[in-house]
Amino acid sequence: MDIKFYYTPMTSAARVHWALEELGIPYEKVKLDLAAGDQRKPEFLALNPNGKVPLLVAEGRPIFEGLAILLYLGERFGVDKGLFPPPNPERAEAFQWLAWGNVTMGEALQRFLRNTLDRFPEDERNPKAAETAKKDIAAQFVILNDALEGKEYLVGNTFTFADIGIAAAIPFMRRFGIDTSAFANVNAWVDRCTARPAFARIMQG
Ligand SMILES: N[C@@H](CCC(=O)N[C@@H](CS)C(=O)NCC(=O)O)C(=O)O
Repeated sequence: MDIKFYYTPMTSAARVHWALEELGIPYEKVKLDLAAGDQRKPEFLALNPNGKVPLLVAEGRPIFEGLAILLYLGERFGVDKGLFPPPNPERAEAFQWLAWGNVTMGEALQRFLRNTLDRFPEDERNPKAAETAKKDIAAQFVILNDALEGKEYLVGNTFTFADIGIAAAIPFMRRFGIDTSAFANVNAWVDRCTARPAFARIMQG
């Protein structure tokens, strides 16, 4: 089966990249230079009208949104490899954490970045809104930290795409100034997940 993965290193495409490497299935990588505007070229917009990475083309179909791609890859290839739960309540738990990472934590993170990154005009950045977003992120880390108490991984105590979906973002969050030092369970779990050879491979670009 032909799988084409459109990505840019060090972006939200990392979780899909990590998932593909864990699966060990053949795929072709297409690297986009966001700074050069590759994502706005007509041939890319024809596949993803949002003009964003990640994008996967699999089984003849383009799929955009990292969450949708992870769910597709998990159901299609991950169950056999023990990386995604079969359709039982554990799968619902995996959906829950992936949705939480994208929607609840993701919203607070987007708000933080929108109000801090210097790629946005200064008069459109609000330091108070950034502070509130930081507090909201910390409140979400409490939830994640509590969920990891006494556990090695989020779902079924085995490494799954639920871990990838959330852990992939944390090194980037730290780089942008989010302090996770108060969350020992989270830090130990991120270390455990990112020690995997597949993560080292995606960090090569
Ligand atoms: N909700 C989307 C967000 C994707 C996204 O924001 N991608 C960024 C990189 S982190 C991007 O491609 N930005 C290029 C642009 O907006 O021009 C997803 O999860 O797939």
